[in-house]
Amino acid sequence: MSQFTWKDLIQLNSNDKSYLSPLSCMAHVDVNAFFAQAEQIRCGYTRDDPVVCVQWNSIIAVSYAARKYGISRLDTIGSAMEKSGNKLIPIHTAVFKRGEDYWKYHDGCGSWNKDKTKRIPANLYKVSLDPYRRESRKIFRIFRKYSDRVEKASVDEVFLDLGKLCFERLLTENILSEGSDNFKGLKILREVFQQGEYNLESTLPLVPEELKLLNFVGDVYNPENTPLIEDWDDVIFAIGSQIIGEIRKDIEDSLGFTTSAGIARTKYVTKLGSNFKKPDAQTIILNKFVQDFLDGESFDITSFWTFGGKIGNEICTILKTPETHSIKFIRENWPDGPQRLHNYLNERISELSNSDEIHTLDSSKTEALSRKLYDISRGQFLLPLNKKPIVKSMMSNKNMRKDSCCNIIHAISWIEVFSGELTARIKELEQEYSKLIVPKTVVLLATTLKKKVYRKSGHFVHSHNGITSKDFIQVGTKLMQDIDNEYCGSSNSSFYPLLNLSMTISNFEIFDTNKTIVDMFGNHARILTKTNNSIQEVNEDTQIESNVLFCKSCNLNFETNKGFQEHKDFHVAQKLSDAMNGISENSKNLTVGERRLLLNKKRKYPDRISPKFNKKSKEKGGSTPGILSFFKK
Ligand code: DCP
Ligand code: CA
Repeated sequence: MSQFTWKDLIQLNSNDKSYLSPLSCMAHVDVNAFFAQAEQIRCGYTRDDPVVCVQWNSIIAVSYAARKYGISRLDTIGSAMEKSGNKLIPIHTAVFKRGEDYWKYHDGCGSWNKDKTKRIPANLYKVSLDPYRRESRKIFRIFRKYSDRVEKASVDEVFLDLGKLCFERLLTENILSEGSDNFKGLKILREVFQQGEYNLESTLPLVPEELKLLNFVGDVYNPENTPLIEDWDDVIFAIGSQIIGEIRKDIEDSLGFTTSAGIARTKYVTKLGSNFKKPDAQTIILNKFVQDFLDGESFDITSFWTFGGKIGNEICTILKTPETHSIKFIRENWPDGPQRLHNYLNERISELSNSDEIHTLDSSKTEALSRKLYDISRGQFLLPLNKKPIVKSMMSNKNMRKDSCCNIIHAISWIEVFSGELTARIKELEQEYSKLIVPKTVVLLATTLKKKVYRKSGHFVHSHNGITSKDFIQVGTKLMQDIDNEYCGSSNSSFYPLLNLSMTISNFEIFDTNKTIVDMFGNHARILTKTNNSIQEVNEDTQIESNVLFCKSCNLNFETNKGFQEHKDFHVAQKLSDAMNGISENSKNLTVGERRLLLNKKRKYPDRISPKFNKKSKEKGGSTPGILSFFKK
């Protein structure tokens, strides 16, 4: 008799409950040596070429061909080149250059070159991971072609809940070789299902002989060499392995990437499974072998992804687990439900309350933890797919080195980089959701060498068809000017060089692309007109009067919001130009207050911003007409 009921089978077809069925089937798929493979494919190398992906001096991904030289992420590129007898093929990530809002590859260049002209100095460039995100999206789209029950777990990993797909195949599709679907057992099962002649609580029939011959795609973990298909969970797993095999083949055929997969009843075990054989493999862990798998393959409680850090070590200390086989230890010591484990955790936590070994765990967490440990040690901790996370903010940032950011010109050049990066990421998100996305808040953080953090935030005002990099540059520049004006006075000569600069956007407004852009932004312009608010943030000389777009300092009216915005951009640029090149009596863009403040020679402020700064920037060849002309475009 089968140990499963009709209810278990039917539950597989439920979007939100399939993971709870004893017949549930999940998968985890992970791209092998992802960044290295992406570079290998982009540059036309083969899988046997020992490609490594490099960021400055570090290796961030090692192809399997390169792993043969004993190279890992811990090696610097210098030591790895030596280890391999210079056989490695290092490829540096794409980079933004300070002052440019787009990334580029500089193939052949990197720190491993003896020729200094072929290096990529980290003080002038910022790494872009955009190419990998693009590949990641393409891969993800292939998964979505097969199923919407897929969770993107990281840039190169997904979980799939295969319940529905397996259910459909079992009950409606041609799963056996030509003609054999006519075999009696499967046919009867399908008829019973189609006629609805089943009782949910009654057990399923025995697995018919023809289904015992189903092929698994990949390697079934089977230490004892037992027959594979005995009950319906094995049948479902065989179908699941075929589906994952097809998807992985599709990814490889269309994009070139190899992947590794794990197929099992729970997410935790699938993840151990995908890591079990790499590259280009899939491992199936049948329910009947799950404990053998956990015990026999030297996994420990810390092997599970949520127990990898401090918390895992604290659990081992609290439970006094042996050095190895901690999973088996937990299972065997607490055999009859999580209650005793819960009590023991509480006792030990109070015993250890004065020790400095326990930081993360306290008695408020032990109930949930005892259930989780009890189930995990049996390979039966059930988790659904996570919902798609809502992106709440995005940050672009640069850790500065040496002379990366010694003055406001450098800072603004980095803001151009951040703006390019953030714009691309907003566009990605827009494509993903088929919506227009406009961030309303921009925050600039500047960290000095003494780790003091300076922050300015502003509202984002848009006036045209979605976001451009220029919009970000404009707001970011204004915020940087404010920070510079406020904090880089003579009293704070240690403001530059900066240690870090970052720009974060948040508070996203989402517009439906079904509406016309004129509808959307026209409305928005009217709202601004009414409330007369955030535009003033950009330039206090400009204001909106009774539905009129008016620049006070120039005494000019504008008919369109676009024209008005461009005019304001020009003022900002002029201010910036003044700030960089030094202001003079001829500077047109000063308010009365600023003129009084900045042109009074007795004050220190103009001295700092004007002659000294000007001299420095000229020495370095940095001048601002470029920026001004950028805004004049
Ligand atoms: N990554 C990184 N720095 C890290 C870890 C990862 O930049 N410390 C990037 C590069 C990896 C990618 O994330 O290619 C995916 O990380 P994985 O941990 O999945 O590692 P790989 O895909 O490189 O290798 P594997 O085949 O072992 O999964
Ligand atoms: Ca990977």
